[in-house]
Amino acid sequence: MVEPTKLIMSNHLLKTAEAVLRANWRDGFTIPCEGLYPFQWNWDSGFIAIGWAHVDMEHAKSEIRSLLSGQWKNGFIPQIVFHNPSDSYYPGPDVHEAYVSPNYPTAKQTSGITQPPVLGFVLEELHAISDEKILDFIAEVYDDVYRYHQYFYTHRDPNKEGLVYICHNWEAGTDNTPVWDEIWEIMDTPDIPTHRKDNTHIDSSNRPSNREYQHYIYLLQLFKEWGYDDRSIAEYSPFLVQDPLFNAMLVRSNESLISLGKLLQKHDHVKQLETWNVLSRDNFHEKLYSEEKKAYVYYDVRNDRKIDHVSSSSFVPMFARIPSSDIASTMIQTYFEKGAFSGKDDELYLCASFDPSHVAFDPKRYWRGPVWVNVNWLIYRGLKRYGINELASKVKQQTLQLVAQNGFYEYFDPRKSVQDALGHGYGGNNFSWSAALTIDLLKEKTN
Ligand code: 9WN
Repeated sequence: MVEPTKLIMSNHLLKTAEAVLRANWRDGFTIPCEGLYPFQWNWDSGFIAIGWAHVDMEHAKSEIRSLLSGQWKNGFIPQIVFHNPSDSYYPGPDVHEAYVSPNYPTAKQTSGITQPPVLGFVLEELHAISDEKILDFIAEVYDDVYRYHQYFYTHRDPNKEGLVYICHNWEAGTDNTPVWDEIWEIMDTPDIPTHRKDNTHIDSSNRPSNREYQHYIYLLQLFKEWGYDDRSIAEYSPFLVQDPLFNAMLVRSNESLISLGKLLQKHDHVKQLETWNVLSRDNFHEKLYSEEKKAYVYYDVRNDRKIDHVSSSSFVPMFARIPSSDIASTMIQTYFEKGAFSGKDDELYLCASFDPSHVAFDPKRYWRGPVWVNVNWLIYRGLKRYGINELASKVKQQTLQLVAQNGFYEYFDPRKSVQDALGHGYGGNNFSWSAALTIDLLKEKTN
């Protein structure tokens, strides 16, 4: 039986989390954060839909339909759908200029880069949360999500390895991870002006540097010159990376589309997805696992080298059941049991976004160290798939503790002593996916 005080606290947390989602709800979709992120973001929407599914299934469906309204003619689903005008965010549609692509959609303005493909497994989550009636909705959107996967395997995997590349750091979702530093170092980025707005909302010590923003904008300029043409990007982009989190999302979403496809009797789709997934699984471990680091790392396709830094993305392949049980347990023994990510005396909250033992670790700066609720959720679910339940519970409890004590912030300091004294997190407050996934963790049927 749950203790009465715990029950009251979790009911309170549930109510405040739902209030965050309701406050961030716009006409048919949810913004990630007032002011800071005023449009619809791709992977945010997936996590947000999971939260909505527990409290208002119609909102969950609408979230996904709204994102799909920005789908391109070739199946690509963009990182941002600019449903409404807003001058509180940079770069907006006029900087992305993605309309130079012949594949640009007619209905909506969007960016021309994407984000981790979470939609497939999100549909399966919705199915698990809801009753049978959700199948009609899944049947309605299934082909669109399938076309997104088809886009990846057709245009983002030139060597037919089953591993797709990302061509921009914003596609990873982990925007300023130190992993990219190695790429920025050898990129010839001119000293271009940027017109950042993020630092007017958030303390600049918690955000990427100006020089990093120049790299981000320079890449967009190159893509515009090439008409956002995939073949040119694959051939010339100075940033071309196989990212472990991104590919794990694709594999996990393939799995979900396969099981949902069976329910919907989509035999041809299922067959194709199975073929893609076998190839992806075969090469994932082979190419992205580092024997030396005992974790999954990044492959810099442009410069033909592994970048073997360990970040929170290194553990996400468990969510797609990529590692064998032995590899998974070695990975967690190395990093989470008195290892770099837990600290020798358990002094760190799980899971820092970048290796705390590395010189580039920065516990306050965005994806260079802070803890993020969505990645914790992916790691939690991954651990459960391996039956590593004690550690899974620890990740879940720490995540709930962070939001309960500090609020639904965008990210948190992994150093327990610092975070506990602070009383608030970093980045935006009332952040939608932090609230949405809190709802999911609290509503989970089994612990
Ligand atoms: C660029 C919306 C997005 C998240 C990303 C996070 C941040 C955007 C930015 O916000 O990135 O996409 O301008 O910083 O890094 O993961 O999807 O919440």
